Amino acid sequence: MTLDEVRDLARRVLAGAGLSADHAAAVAETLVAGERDGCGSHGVYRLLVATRTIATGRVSTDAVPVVREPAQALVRVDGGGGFAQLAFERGKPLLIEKAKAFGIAALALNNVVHFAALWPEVEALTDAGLVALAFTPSHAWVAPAGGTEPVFGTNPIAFGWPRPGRDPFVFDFATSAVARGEIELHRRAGKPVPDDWGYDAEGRSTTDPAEVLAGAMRTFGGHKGSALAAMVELIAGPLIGDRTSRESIAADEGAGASPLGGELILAIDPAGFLGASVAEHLSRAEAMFAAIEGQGARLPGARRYAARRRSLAEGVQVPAALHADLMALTTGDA
Ligand code: NDP
Ligand code: PYC
Repeated sequence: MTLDEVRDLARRVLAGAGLSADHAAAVAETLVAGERDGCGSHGVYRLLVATRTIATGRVSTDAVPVVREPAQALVRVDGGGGFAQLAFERGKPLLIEKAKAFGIAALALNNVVHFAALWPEVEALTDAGLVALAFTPSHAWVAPAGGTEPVFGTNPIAFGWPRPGRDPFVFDFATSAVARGEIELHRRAGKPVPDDWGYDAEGRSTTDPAEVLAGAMRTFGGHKGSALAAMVELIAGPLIGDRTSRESIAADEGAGASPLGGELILAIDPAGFLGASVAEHLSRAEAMFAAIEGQGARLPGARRYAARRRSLAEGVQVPAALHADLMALTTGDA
């Protein structure tokens, strides 16, 4: 499919499911970007997740995000229970303006449904020349290191560093061993998962994706991922007056909707500390990137940017079974 065809399909599916035009356009862009960048678990596959969430009635399909300024360097957007993408779009200009004015600024998205990757948010800020960090809890699916019962969400952390004239340095990963979407894709494909991704409902290691989905996922890197997952809960939950992953899944009451809660996004202007010497110090960062790539290691983001270039030139390949499921959504046969 060309990316325009993917966009058209995404918008039709979302509009058909009842999403307002503003929300459908914002959500579709995120999913097109995921498909374009070769992120299988957060590309058009997520249309199945978004429409399932809409069908539960637990996302507002026409919420109008409200932007506030609680303090000089702070922006808060109340998403009104809608998807996070439009809330971010509405808060982004003020976040950038404040980061440039004060050197650092923070945006809290409250009361939003987040079911997508975080790197689009971070890249929107590196495009403006800013360093960026983003965090969001999800549903309690992940056990802390040393336990087997879910407490944390899959709690991604994304970081972006602007590189003038080059693709930004961006990483974005779950603090669980893997994103839940990846386990769902294994289940759809009938493939086993590695035995260190999660536990069954009795707390035993398992390679059956359905058992992990019904049991508990594991954090990455043992106690280190566990501590980072807890940090995400705290700074994108209580710190901004929003839900923890335990509270999100409790409020879901088994409906199976995507998580409803908050997201914290930090933006830092390199010129804040560096003034006129920004270029000099950014070039020292380039020396570090060269030392990584110079030994054959790759930078996070490199696979995505390569996929992006390929997709822009050649389009994308959507698996036939997924395409059939998505077409069924446009015709109401799902
Ligand atoms: P991965 O474990 O695949 O890690 C992805 C990150 O690591 C990317 O930045 C990737 O770069 C980089 N990376 C992977 N392999 C290498 C390597 N060999 N060398 C250098 N860098 C590497 O991702 P996850 O499964 O943890 O998460 C996938 C997505 O799921 C994320 O985008 C995340 O935001 C999303 N997610 C969203 C949630 C939400 O609540 N909204 C919850 C959990 C996850 P590259 O992309 O170039 O491969
Ligand atoms: O894949 O873990 C995940 C996920 C949760 C919310 C959005 N993506």
